[in-house]
Amino acid sequence: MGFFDKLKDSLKKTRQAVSDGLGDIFIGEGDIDDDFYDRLEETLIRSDMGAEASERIIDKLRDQVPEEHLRRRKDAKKFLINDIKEEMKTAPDAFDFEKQRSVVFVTGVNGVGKTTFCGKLAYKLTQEGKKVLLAAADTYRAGAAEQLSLWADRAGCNIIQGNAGADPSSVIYDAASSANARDIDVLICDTAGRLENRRNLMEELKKMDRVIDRIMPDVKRENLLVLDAVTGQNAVSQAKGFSEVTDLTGIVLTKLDGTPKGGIAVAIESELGIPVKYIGIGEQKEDLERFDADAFVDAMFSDDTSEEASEDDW
Ligand SMILES: Nc1nc2c(ncn2[C@@H]2O[C@H](COP(=O)(O)OP(=O)(O)O)[C@@H](O)[C@H]2O)c(=O)[nH]1
Ligand SMILES: [Mg+2]
Repeated sequence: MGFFDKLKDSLKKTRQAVSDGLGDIFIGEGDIDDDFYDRLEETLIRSDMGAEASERIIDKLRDQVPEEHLRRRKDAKKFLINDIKEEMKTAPDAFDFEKQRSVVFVTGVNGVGKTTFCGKLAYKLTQEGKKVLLAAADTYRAGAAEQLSLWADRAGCNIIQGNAGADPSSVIYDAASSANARDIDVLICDTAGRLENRRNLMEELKKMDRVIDRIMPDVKRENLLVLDAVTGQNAVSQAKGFSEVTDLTGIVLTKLDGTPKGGIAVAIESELGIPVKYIGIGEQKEDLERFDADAFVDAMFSDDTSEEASEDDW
């Protein structure tokens, strides 16, 4: 399956929710009136794009309709889709860390898919010829290091782990030293990231930061927060919480397969200004994609039914 088909397939439920909400709104000769805008906005909000972003998108469309002399509803669809894409543009330097010597810190609450993401990213970068090292700095959860070492096997890279209950920054210390000694390109650190105790988390992250600053002073730093798309708006509040304790450079949105809440990608980007960089679309090692706003929005709005039937001029 090609990139777009795979994406489309995993966004099936989101697409269904969007098309159910839109119904026949874009069909035929209906006027572009207040009722049209209201229904559109409601659909965007219901697909978890968030009230703020939805309002901004609809406001923009309201300006475009007279400017572009749009008269029919179906003519507005193209503009709506472009307006949503505009909300989520990824900066051209978003993935620079993949090409440089870098350290990637992965945080997020329990169960969102941090360890899985670390493994998938390790696999992706190893496949691209990078020397990758995994650090199992989640020393709280029993079995966390074993889980990550299975991923190291799948990815074909090395892993540094500490004893259960060890100080996470001691694992980072060992991993950073080893990364230097082995001339590693990308060091990926899986953390416990417990937001329940803000103070502890902040202290812990600071300590790990200091270790990296000392041992690998010139590396590019990437702080990724993993969020589970299934939790919808809750993911936005988690992102707010984490952004208060650490400088996030990007979001990883997991479990987009099997949730109708894919619109959450739009909400996160536009409400927090933190770019979504990767999406998880399954449990296998290949099920990670770089986030591509254009492809994502196209997949969300693409029509499964025949184009002729729904966009017929009648
Ligand atoms: N369907 C699906 N499941 C995922 C995805 N990412 C992670 N998971 C599953 O979510 C569960 C928790 O993942 P894990 O990486 O252990 O979460 P952590 O506690 O944040 O490290 C596991 O069963 C993973 O297989 C994804 O993109 N799609
Ligand atoms: Mg984990």
